[in-house]
Amino acid sequence: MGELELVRNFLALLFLGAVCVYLYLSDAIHAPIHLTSPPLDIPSPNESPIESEIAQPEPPPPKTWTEPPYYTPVPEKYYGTANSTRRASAAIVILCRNDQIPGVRMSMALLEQRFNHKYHYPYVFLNEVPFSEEFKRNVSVATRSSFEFGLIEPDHWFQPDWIDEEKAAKARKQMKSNKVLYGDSVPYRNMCRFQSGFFFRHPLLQKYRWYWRVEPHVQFFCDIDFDPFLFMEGEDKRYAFTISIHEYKKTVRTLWPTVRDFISSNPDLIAEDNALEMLMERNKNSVTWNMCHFWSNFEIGDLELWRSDAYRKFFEFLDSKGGFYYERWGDAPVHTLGAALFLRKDQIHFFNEIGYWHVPLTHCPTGPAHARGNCQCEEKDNVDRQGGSCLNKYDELFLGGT
Ligand SMILES: Nc1nc2c(ncn2[C@@H]2O[C@H](COP(=O)(O)OP(=O)(O)OP(=O)(O)O)[C@@H](O)[C@H]2O)c(=O)[nH]1
Ligand SMILES: [Mg+2]
Repeated sequence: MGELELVRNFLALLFLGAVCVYLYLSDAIHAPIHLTSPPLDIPSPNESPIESEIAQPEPPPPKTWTEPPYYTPVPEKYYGTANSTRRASAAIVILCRNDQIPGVRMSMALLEQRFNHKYHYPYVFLNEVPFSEEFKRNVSVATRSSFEFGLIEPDHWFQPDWIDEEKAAKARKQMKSNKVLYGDSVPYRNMCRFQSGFFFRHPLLQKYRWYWRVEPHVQFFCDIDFDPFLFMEGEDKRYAFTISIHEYKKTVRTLWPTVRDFISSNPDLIAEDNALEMLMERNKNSVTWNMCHFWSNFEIGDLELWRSDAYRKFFEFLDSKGGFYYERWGDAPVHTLGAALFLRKDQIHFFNEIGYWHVPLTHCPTGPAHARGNCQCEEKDNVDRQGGSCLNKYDELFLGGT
């Protein structure tokens, strides 16, 4: 190595050393400054920051769908958990009367046989009068799971005093003469209002996150060897149905205009990428509701959806209009509209795997799910693709590209 080269190398090393010292010092100097003296524009804990000044994270773009999510069967990881200790915070909820023992026994027998004898989810029975000893005795021998009997508080059940009874009675008479199912029944209206706005507030349900609504006199046709609650939790689903059909127009004449009013006064509460399109009928100059709704006699859902401020505000708005009594608004359309407004469309799930019957309609699983579930139903009885069903409208939500 020549003398000149030695000098050049020495200078290069000197330069590198200087850079390292500079980097080290700048780190050492700057770090404590950040720790001890925050920039002036960070608000102190007592000041509430102005919302527009806080950088909001960009919401993720809506997922692109090429097919409805239920085309993908329930993943294997949700099968076979019965022997493990993994359970969701969930209950099977049955609202019923004391005189419905045979129907309750029938529903429970099938649910136990097909699902719950392996999973032991607890039951919660609800009633506006105390359950009789006979009722309790009968259902207690129908399951080895735990169960509780709950009394509904009168304010959550009976027709409120502020309802104009004369107007309500006139509506009932009119519906009776129009042969509307349960058109003249006050208890049925109490039930619809309770299921719409109050069941999730019952003290016995406060300890749970998830519920499976079961009615007396329904059937389950297939083995359910997966845990639907864990599936919902794990896959970010919040409301699930097996049958969706059209509502009787005569029971909900002003429901859609009322919902439209709610939407225009509360645009900020409506979910991005929601499922409203499934419920809409686009005419030349207007958009109306096509009467589609999820049939709420079967529901598996997230109680937090109904407990949310948005849904409570929605229910209170509807309730204030008196339509549960001046018309006969059902809990099925109310839940459907609530789920469609406040959830992302893919958080609403269709359980193809769960074979189900409530008079007079059947959902019988299609495809490989039928054999896998050892289903005792025939695909020809399946309502999914028949005229009254809205499943095609649900599918369309996911076939448009987003
Ligand atoms: N405690 C109580 N439960 C009721 C009353 N009326 C209905 N229910 C329950 O509310 C749910 C819905 O009532 P259903 O009579 O099944 O109404 P529906 O499903 O629209 O009609 P059908 O089943 O076709 O009669 C069921 O779980 C009933 O057991 C009532 O007056 N008191
Ligand atoms: Mg029923």
